[in-house]
Amino acid sequence: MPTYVIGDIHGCRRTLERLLQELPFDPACDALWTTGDLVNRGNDSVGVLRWAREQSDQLGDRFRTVIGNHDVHLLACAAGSQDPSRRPALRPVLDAPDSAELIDFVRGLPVAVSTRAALLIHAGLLPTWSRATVATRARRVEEGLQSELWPLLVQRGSPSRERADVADDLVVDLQEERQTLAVLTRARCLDQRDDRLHEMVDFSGPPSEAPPHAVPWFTFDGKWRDDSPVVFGHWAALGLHLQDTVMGLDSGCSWGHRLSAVRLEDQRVFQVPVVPRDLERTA
Ligand SMILES: [Mn+2]
Repeated sequence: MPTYVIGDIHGCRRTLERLLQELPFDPACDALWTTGDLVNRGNDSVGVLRWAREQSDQLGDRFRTVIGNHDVHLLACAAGSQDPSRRPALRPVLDAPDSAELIDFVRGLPVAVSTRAALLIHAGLLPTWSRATVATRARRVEEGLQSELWPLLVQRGSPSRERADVADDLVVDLQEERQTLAVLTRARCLDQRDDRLHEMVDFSGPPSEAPPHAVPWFTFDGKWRDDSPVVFGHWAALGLHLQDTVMGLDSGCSWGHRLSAVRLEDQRVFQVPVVPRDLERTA
């Protein structure tokens, strides 16, 4: 079954439509994946989320997308732990008539998808994680997002004291889920110094400019290595990065560059330049 994987769409609905026209994708039998970050930056996050819901309804398991850090921002805004005025491109999702359905849809998305063809994630992995570890950890996050504790899971930093209505031990219990979510949705470089081994480094530039102690997560000899590739997005400054074992697909659509897709079976690449209107601010 041919599988087409689209990189980070970021609310660029017109660009997405243009890319879909380029893909020899057969909705009757092919699979369509995206690397997450459906929302923010571009001006039609609502349109992209509605499109994803529709694909999910029509294609079932042949459509897959994972939660990215901007999708987490959206959930945090919906939960009231982030100020949506700082992320104006997310506001229309919160104000949409079908906002509740769209937020529920995002909460119900996986954070990792493992098939015979590939492991799909948004950002990165720790070298100590095997594929089985990733699956177990991802499942716990997904269960957490479906539970009433989901607002704590999507909150950045330490859960705030305002949530003292939730018992401390529950907060502590979420530490592993919060770490899993952070790595899967935000990792780019990991520290290689012995005393800080594998800590995430806050760096989003190109790998050639990374601090000397920081290396891309996929350069470690990770336990996650397997016959099938890990497919991810998130790192626009890395650009399209195709190897046999790892495929990075964020080619900077939301930075005014291109939206890319790859067909997993033969690594054929499909690309379109961003449609400028997608990045125009709307009133
Ligand atoms: Mn991202």
